[in-house]
Amino acid sequence: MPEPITHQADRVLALWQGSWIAAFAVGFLVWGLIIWSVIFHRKRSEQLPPQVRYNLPIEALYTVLPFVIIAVLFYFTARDQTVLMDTEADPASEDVVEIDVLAYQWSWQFTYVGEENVSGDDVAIAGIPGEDPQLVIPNDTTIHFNLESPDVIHSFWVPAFLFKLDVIPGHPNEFQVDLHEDVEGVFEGKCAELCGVDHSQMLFTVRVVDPDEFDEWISEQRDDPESGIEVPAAEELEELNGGTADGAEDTDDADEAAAVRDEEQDDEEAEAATS
Ligand SMILES: [Cu+2]
Repeated sequence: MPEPITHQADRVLALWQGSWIAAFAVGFLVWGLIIWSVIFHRKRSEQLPPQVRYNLPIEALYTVLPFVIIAVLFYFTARDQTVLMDTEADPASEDVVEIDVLAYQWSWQFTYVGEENVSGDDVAIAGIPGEDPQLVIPNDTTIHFNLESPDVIHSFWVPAFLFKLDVIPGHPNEFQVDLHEDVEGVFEGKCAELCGVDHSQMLFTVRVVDPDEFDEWISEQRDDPESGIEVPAAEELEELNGGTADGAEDTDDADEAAAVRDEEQDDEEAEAATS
């Protein structure tokens, strides 16, 4: 597991480790009982050992125990999920950095909501396949992410968050993270949902800086009239992707349709000839 860089990630790690400890405890108990019965209850004679079917207490135990295990796992999962999906901090507040994440085939755009530059656009960073965008965020701060996709389902994943969330067209998702105060550096991010030909190119990086450095960076961006970049137009992306976008598919479809038409015509001709 990567080193967690958010308070939410600490919780995920604790849940993960706790689940393994519980699983090993159950595992050791079961393995122990198996080994014990193998060693100490070997076949002693030709006589059938005592049969225990319809033993109500034991059968009740077999039924109840798995439910107890599931209930415990469910309780901790539900408890942590509630906290992880909690978006209580007001995104519009001064202390929260609100970022619109737009996932598209096959890169990302990050828009800093409310950080208007001199041209009147919100500061944004967009990538193209092969040219990964870099998201800059301050440590010791709450970050609110709004996830949207114009095309297919993607998944926003920063491994160091120990968390990923689907980006679904027509269904905006959101989540918040609270970054540790001592964390700094560049972390990788990726799309975690197979989303087409260049899915593997759908990478980005996250640079975590201290809040002062972030303020400096964002004010530089606000002074830059070009910092409000939009997602490259569809044709542009298609060109960058070497014509693998919609256009190419259309030709395939057209060829297929023509082939079907030819076949139908042949059948008709054959029919006409036999009658
Ligand atoms: Cu994707």
